Amino acid sequence: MAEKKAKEQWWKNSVAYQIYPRSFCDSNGDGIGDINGIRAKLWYLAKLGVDVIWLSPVYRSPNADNGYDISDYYGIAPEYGTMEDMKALIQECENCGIKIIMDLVVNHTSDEHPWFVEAKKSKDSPYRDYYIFREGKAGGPPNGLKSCFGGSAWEYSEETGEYYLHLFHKKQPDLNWENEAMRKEIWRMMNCWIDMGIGGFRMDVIDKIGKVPDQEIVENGPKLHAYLQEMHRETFGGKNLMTVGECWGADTENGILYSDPERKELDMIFQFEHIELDQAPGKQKWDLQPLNLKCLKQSFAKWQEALGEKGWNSLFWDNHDLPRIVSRWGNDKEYRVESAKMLATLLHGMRGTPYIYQGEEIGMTNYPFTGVGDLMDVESINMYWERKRMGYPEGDILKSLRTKARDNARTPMQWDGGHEAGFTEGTPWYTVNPNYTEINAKQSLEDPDSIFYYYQRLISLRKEQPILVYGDFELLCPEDGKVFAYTREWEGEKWLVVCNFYKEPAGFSYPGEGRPILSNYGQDSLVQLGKMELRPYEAVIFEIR
Ligand code: TEU
Ligand code: CA
Repeated sequence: MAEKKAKEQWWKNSVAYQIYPRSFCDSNGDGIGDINGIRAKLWYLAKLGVDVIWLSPVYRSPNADNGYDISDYYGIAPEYGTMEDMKALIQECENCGIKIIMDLVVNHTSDEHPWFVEAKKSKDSPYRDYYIFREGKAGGPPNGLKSCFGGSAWEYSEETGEYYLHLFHKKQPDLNWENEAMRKEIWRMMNCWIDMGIGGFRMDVIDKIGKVPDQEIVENGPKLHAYLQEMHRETFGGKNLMTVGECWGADTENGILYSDPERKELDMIFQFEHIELDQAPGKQKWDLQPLNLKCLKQSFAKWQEALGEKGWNSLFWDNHDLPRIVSRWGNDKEYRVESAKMLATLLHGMRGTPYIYQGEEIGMTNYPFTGVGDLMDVESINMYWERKRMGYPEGDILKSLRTKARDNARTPMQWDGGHEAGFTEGTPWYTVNPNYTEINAKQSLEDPDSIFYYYQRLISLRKEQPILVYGDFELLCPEDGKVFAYTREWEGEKWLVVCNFYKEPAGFSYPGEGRPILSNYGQDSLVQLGKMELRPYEAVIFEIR
């Protein structure tokens, strides 16, 4: 019974769309996307058919990390608009049946948050223990913890002669989750947003809140799940909201811990195992290696199975931290449209809640960076100079950046072929990808065979067909290095998803015949599956007869 009930959660047949507000749509010509810009494009999201918007941070922030450094959780950044605009957005979304999930960034605040401003002044401040201050050792930092953005995770604070911890930028001091008063402040803030009518939370680097800095434990700390259970109890529990935790350190075992409904933690997590497959083992994301399709299949299949009976998966290729998938594992040249549709089919055919990152639905590509001057993101800029110092050749560094820099995903949304891609009437905060005259939403909306309409179809299929939401997953031909194929089964029905992952034609066979439900080459007649020849990047969802 519990099982049956769990299966009816609204977020299980939902599709989410991530908006990176700075780059989505600028309504007032200052070059920065804003809340009223989002309001002006709700018709577009409603047309696409998504149910949920994950809104990257719009809170007050000095923008050391584009809003992931928050100085006021209760205030909207002036460049994004006002609280009135935000309330109007929530209301207008509700009118179109779209829920907003807010980005919850509570592993750290900005160093300009009033708590930190007070905390750093004196060891006796009531806010001192909201953060993690330690004495130095032997004239240096307390230990060897490293920041995700390069360098030591400890910053010396002159006022009191101690160091504070920042796992990201030094303007992002880590909160101390051991402190109960701090946790209560977070619950109060979350409840305030819940009362405003939001649909849930996406939780930034939530697997780091249980850290034990003195033992250099950062992810999956001993109290992590206890904190999440407390959060559930004190905030969203029983309110029919949607929660998704960002967990770079997740494996299938702890994936269940987060998302087993009986444990009352989160609904699902973002795990990054597939995302890390084109990075040299044990090295950084900048250390490239080709993707091995067999590993990708294994990884997806493992998660599909592990979170099958209990728990739930999120499905994604892209977000604001990742390069564009069509450039990464598709083909952003002659097969851009086919490969973007193939990747969409592969992902949306699986069990879980799919997420689309703005621009993915029109096949936006990576940016052709030519030098460090083209970059805005602190992570990339730090890496550039660090590797320069270490003597890496310029060409290698640039290659890594072109392949992996977060800025690839952060160029303005391409709305049309006009001034600055229709993103702004002014000068955009960040440069538009030069390919906007060909790749833009207007073009996509005018072409019935566009990537946009393909995503629209995938989204509506998920609404119409419970098999796509709940069906059992089985990976086929795990040893095939070219074709990604699997079946879904539900109440006597069986679907087959076949994707040629590459440019070269590939063979595939399956017993029986199939009726195409959706295909990126427009195949619609009955197919004998015994000996199929798949065209470049061909993808088909069949109903098996
Ligand atoms: O990202 C978490 C995170 O670990 C990233 O820094 C990741 O390692 C990197 O992007 C991979 O290239 C979240 C947010 O999504 C990101 O935008 C923030 O910068 C970060 O947390 C700090 O809040
Ligand atoms: Ca603006």
